[in-house]
Amino acid sequence: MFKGVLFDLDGVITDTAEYHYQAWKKLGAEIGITIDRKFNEQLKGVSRDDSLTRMLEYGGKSTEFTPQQFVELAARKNKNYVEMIQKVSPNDVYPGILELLENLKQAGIKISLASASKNGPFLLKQMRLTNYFDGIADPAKVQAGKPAPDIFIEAAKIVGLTPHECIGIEDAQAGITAIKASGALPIGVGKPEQLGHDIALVASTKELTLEFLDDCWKK
Ligand code: B16
Ligand code: MG
Repeated sequence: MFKGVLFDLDGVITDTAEYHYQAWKKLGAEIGITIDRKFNEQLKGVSRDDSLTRMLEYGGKSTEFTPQQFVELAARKNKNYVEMIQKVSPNDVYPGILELLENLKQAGIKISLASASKNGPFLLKQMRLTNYFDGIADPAKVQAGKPAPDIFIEAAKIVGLTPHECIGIEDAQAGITAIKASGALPIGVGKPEQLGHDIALVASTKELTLEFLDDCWKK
């Protein structure tokens, strides 16, 4: 049996992925870059600064801003995003997630957060989920963001495990790559066209039961 589950947050525990998209779209509109959902797939799971770099490249504006302006743009996006997530509540937890957390706890399996988001602790608090987590990896402390494996390695380490003893759950391409590189077993929430045909996938978090996770582990 696996000993830990390393959870992504945005797009796995709740639908904040949509708020990130809206906040980037708003910033883009202010600086003359139009983004769509297809491009947004490339931002999922990617850190705030790396997302801004990708968006500026996409809009052909990589050289238009000074380092200080870059910092200001990232802060502006985060301000928009933080305003949007004030209303996040326990009602926003994706279906099946609370039951899964409860069953994992009862089974003595460690639960750790491997989110790239610096707003992760605030969101867990808003959804009243903080107490389920044995550890929350700090994305500011890891060297490289997803698709690098660092945040998943750290999330396992802070609960006393190695990634090889854990399942990682992700909704983003960058995150699945990171889980694979860490040595944990990936489970994707989403479509094979986005996440690949070579891993276990669920279309909805409802399917993320303890039994399902155990089956994936045994395969
Ligand atoms: P923040 P995850 C990621 O969270 C998001 O998917 C990504 O869109 C966002 O840019 C990143 O967190 C950083 O978030 O700006 O709040 O620090 O999917 O890894 O839980
Ligand atoms: Mg995500």
